[in-house]
Amino acid sequence: MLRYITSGESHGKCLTSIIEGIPANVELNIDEINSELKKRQCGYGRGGRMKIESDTIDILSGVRGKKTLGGPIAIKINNKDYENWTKYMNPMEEIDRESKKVNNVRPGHADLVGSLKYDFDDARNVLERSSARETASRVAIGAISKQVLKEFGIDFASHVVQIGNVKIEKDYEFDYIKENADISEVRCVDKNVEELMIEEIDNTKENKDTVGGIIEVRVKNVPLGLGSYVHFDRKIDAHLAMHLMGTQAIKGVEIGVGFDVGNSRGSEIMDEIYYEQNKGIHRKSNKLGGIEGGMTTGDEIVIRCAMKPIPTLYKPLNSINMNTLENYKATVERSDTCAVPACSVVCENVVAFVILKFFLEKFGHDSIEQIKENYNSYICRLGDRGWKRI
Ligand code: EPS
Repeated sequence: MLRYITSGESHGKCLTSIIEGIPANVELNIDEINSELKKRQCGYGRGGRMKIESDTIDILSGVRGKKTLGGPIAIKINNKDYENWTKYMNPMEEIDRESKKVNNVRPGHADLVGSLKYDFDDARNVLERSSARETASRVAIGAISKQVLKEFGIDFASHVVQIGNVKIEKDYEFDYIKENADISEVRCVDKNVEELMIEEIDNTKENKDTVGGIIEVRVKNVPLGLGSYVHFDRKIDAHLAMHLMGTQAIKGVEIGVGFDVGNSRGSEIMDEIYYEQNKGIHRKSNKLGGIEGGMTTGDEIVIRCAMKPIPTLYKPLNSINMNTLENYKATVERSDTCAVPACSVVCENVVAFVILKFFLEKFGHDSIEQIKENYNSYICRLGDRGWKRI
């Protein structure tokens, strides 16, 4: 089973992770991984921290001469900001516990509940780990996953479809999204809407507030039949939802038309099935987002994620000092006005991990050569039943 674990605090020495289950003999391209990390750091509306960091991956083990060995892969991303935080964050030396102590907990953040649950009088112990800094590791893991899936033509795209009240109204094709999202500061592929999104972020910043948004992730060329209907914990949509909801600040996940299933008739929402000799089994619509009965249909996977506004406001909200229980305004540290564009890169890579997990579950884990044989034989069998890989 493909799995990973991450470790690291936002202002600690570094972020580390171990990913286990990547097959042997996959050639890794470090530049492609670093380019995903760079994309995550960009985006209009981010705060000062991203000017300090320049995230790159250091692969520590599990790879030899650029080729995976089939064992756990350990990776490291340094926190450059640690230099400024050594005297507050050093793991094994005496530290200054007072200067950066957080008493005035932020509503909407993990600060209060985390401190009460773990018995801390300093919410810094919570916020350092709950911080979205950890998503840098998730992006690196997703970028490695993508490199395995690329061998089978499986491709990913993501874009921002809404920031605050500004949203795109048109449906864009995969290739258009792929070509245009990266060149937009807000990862919006509609030029007119892009300007309005930037205005929305500027207005929010002027008001010392923060703003959320909606991200769309698409996956192309996924074979039919990843996941299963036989048990709840084998459904691929269940895992996509879990991994995405487990991403900092994500509050909702929809697949295909999502919540609109609740206001539609069956005749409007199902993707009717056809067969033609040259196309094989196919559908003319994709309202259910490429997943039926917890399994991929072979059509594009379409997922939307809602990100909440960041809870650190320069116009702080009412809260308490959790140690004296007096009313206070919440603590303000550096904050991002909007991190939705960065989160779109994160969600795309989180999805890549889940797709790889189910891909390997179906086709095996050992060597990429064996997986290719299994994959080709499955695609052949599907061909005999009338399903063609497009
Ligand atoms: C974050 C707060 C900010 C963000 C950070 C997530 O960090 P800082 O307090 O150091 O300014 O910039 O995001 C990252 C460091 C990152 O790499 O995305 C938080 O509280 O979640």
